[in-house]
Amino acid sequence: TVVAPGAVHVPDWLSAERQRELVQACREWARGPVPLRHMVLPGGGVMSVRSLCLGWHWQPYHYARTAGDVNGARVAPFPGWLGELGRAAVAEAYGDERAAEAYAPDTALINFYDGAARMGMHQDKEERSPAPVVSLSIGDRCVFRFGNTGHRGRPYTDVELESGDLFVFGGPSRYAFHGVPRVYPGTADPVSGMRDGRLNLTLRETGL
Ligand code: MD5
Ligand code: FE
Repeated sequence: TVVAPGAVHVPDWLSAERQRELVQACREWARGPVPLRHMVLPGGGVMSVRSLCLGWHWQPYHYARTAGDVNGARVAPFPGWLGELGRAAVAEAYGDERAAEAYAPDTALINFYDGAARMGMHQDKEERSPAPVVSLSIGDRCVFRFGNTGHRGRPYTDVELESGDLFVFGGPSRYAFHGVPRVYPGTADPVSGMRDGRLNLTLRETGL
């Protein structure tokens, strides 16, 4: 489903086996070298989601190779197989083999939402590459709110994301405001390997 130009939602794209592999990989990455943590905003606010990075460490609002806000460790590398998955995702969403081949994500930002976690409306603009962001959802269902590029207010398009869904944000949608106003606890399909909560993996090109 094309939600806006360049913003494509593909429900139920990840197989149950793929979802379990990703959940298992996230459990291993969360053991280190940098643990899952609540990010702290420059104004002192603490985000309700817990996050983990591969390849590059993002902290509000810049990328570095080391987790200066956690333990100073160098983040785990971005694995080649996740890049392959990203290229398959772009091919699926856009039906464009050239765009898919050219896609070379070098970082993953992984967010874990418990039933109370939310993400306010924001833009992702620390990346220096115009390449799309690939978003993979696993576990509990949520409301994803897609907004506008020029301002954070209405009108919004609310989309429910479920376990296994793919969303690709590129072209004119790459810098749109977006957020996650609500997660529905206890709605995860157990075949996903998530007992509770929602996992979202985003693959990105930093351009760094
Ligand atoms: C999430 N994560 O569900 C979302 C999925 C984040 C974040 O927002 O920054 O970690 S990624 C949604 C996204 C990324 C880039 C652009 C747009 C949406 N967009 O233009 O709508 O945890
Ligand atoms: Fe975002």
